[in-house]
Amino acid sequence: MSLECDIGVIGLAVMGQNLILNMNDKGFSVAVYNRSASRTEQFLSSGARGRSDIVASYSIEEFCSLLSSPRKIMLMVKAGEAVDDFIQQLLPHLSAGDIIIDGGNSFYVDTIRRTEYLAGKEILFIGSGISGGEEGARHGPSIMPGGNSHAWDQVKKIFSSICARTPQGELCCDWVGPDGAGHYVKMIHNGIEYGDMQLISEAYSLLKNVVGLNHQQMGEVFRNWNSTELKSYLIEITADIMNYKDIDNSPLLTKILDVATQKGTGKWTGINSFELGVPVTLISEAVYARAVSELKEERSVASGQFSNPGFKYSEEKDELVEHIREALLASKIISYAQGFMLLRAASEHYSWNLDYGKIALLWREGCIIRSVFLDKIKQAFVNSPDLKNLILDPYFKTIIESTQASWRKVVSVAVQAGISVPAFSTALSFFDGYRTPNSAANLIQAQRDYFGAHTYKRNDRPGDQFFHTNWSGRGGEATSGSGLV
Ligand code: 2AM
Repeated sequence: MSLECDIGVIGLAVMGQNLILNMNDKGFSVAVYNRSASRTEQFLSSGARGRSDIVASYSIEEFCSLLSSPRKIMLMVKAGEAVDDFIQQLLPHLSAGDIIIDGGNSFYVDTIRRTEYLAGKEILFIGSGISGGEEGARHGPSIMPGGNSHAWDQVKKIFSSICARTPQGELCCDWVGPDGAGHYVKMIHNGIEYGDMQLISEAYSLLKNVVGLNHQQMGEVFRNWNSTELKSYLIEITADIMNYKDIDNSPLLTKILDVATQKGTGKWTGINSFELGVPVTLISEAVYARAVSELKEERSVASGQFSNPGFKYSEEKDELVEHIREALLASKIISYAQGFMLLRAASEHYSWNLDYGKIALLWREGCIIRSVFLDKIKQAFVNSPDLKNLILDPYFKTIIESTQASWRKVVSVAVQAGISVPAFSTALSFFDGYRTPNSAANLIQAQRDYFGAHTYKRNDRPGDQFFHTNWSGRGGEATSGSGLV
């Protein structure tokens, strides 16, 4: 068969199928392949039915022969081994300059490795984050490509045709940076998504348990919040969820088991924050909160062992609803500020030269964290590309200043009522830590020097001088070369 298709897609699960249909709607011919032929048959007889320029193939060799040069091959398969397996299967059938795009949720370290490996074989590799779930894939996802920059010109036209757009027509797809940058940015997106979801669920817990609203009332509250600075996809679907009735007309939400599972991208963000030494506390708490939720049986046992504080909120309930909204907004600002701190650290660590305003724009539409809030983040970095921290931008600073009292009130009410709000409270704690010029870390340094001779610096001496004190009179003058603590 002669070379003809504009692009090929391997992997016909839900994301793959929807992306193919999206590409085809935009006029691109697509060769398709799946490990198990039954899925290919199913696609041909359902979604792809009647679309003559979606061309099925049943071997990798046949698949590669269907593609125009340079070949553009998108892998939409399970992250991990399947990606490496397909790369090995493809290699014998490819020519120098062909392009492999991994559109799955791969770990960015794997993407760094694959980009380098394939460059050695003159194959261009793109690791692309794609967000938006099934609907996004079908009608316009947020696309975060990174990898071998020589490949970008070749795939730009296709990617720009299928991606989401802002109301102003800006594309939610742009080149992110070298090697693993695209998948890294997708990982941070997912981490922020964990944080947003946890924050909303904490607000739900307070509205339900302290304010005492029913699900219909909470639906109304979330709908109202969706016309404020909090306007976002996740708030919108939360309002829908509150109002969704089971067959017996009760809210379906009340029947869903309170055990939140995870696939790992939030965890990767948390681990990476430790590795790079960046305090991404809110996303990490969101991951831990899911871990606590998984302790369902232990929680049930413990609930019978300890008393509740028996707290009753005595002030105006409507005002508390607004305080909760403000606390959610302030905490969300902290979460994004931490996410962008991590992006900055990674950009420096890996020499990716990330453009933070552009990244905010990529997330503006198409993906799960899409929101009007991201416009403000983009603007903050456009106004000041070297902005050290989002909370120092005038727009966000003003919000934090004006919501601070509500935020403190909500966290203290939650503490008094015995309601777990790890994301709200870590956000506030981080904020207080970040705005503290003289912290208590001097004591930690003194303790480290006391028991391990780890040395310390003094605030009344030059910063390059280290001191050791024989605190107890029993230690020697020698200092530790390898601080273990
Ligand atoms: P399948 O339909 O043959 O299972 C999402 O799981 C997609 O990744 C599916 O297209 C699936 O193919 C594919 N996939 C998962 N694991 C794979 C593997 N180890 N090798 C090849 N394809 C795999």
